[in-house]
Amino acid sequence: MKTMRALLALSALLLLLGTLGCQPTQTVVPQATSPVKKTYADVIIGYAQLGAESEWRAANTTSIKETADQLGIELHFLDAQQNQDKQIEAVRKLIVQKVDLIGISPIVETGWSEVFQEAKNAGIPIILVDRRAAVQEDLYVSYLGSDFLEEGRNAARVMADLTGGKAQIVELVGTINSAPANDRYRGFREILADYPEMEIIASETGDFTRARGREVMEKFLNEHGSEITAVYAHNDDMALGAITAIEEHGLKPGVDIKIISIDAARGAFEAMIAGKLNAAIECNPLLGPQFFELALKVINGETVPKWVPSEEGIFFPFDAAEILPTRKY
Ligand code: GYE
Repeated sequence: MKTMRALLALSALLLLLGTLGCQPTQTVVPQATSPVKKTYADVIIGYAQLGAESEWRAANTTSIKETADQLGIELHFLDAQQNQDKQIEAVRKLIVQKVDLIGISPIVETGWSEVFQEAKNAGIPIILVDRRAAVQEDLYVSYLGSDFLEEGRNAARVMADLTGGKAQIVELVGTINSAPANDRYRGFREILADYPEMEIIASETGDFTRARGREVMEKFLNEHGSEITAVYAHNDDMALGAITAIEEHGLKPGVDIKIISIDAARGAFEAMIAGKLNAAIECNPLLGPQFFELALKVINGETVPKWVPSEEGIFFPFDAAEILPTRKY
């Protein structure tokens, strides 16, 4: 009853104030304010690159640095020189530097949980660029890069076409325990399972470098000689090293021994034009623009997909000369 009377009194008062042209003071309800969106000029991005092992990596690094420059982003770029401990240290340095976000191409898949957790505790999001890491999903916001498994499958499909489903293959594997080496290895075998006359007679790591590719191919040739009819190289650089080894052995690369590699950088196109490489499966290193776009979205609290795949094709010698001038890496 009392409340009823109080309410009536209140409405009478409000009516009176209204007629007098006064407004009662409004209660301020805290609004969910939308924070001002950051622009490229406001952010500091850290990047922990794994090294400089290949033509692919050189193009990748250039893409990251040039894009940052063009967008006016402050980029803290660290190169781990092919060493996981150094790459972990690089992430720690970037945490101390309080960057807004860290991009990293993890050299190998395992061993990242601890340092990624440290970044998370410091409130710094991580984007995996190019290579995945085997960590819990909440330790990174997104993976931007290729489908390495599909690249391996495509390499096997093309190899089957080239050899009529009959081959004695030697395989030059990428860096042991790296995501691209693991998946290119598996994807290739998945398809090979359907071809009983295609056999992998030797498989060893060439660490994604030209020098190691050449050395390992020399060893394969000394051990297996003319038994070898095909080479599957997990990247162009190792294939180019293998081409030198095959020539030194007095054989014709691309003819006596069919060769397929992954990356499709300019060196692979030149080798295809020279008739020494039979196919190149594309893996795109120009990830700079997509990376920074994704990074800014993350910093501004937008939801991003857990995997942003890059678009890729397959190239052959017949139109390599026509395509080469259009290649950006
Ligand atoms: O294929 C190889 C490089 O991680 C996709 O690393 C990358 C691979 C690329 O060394 O050339």
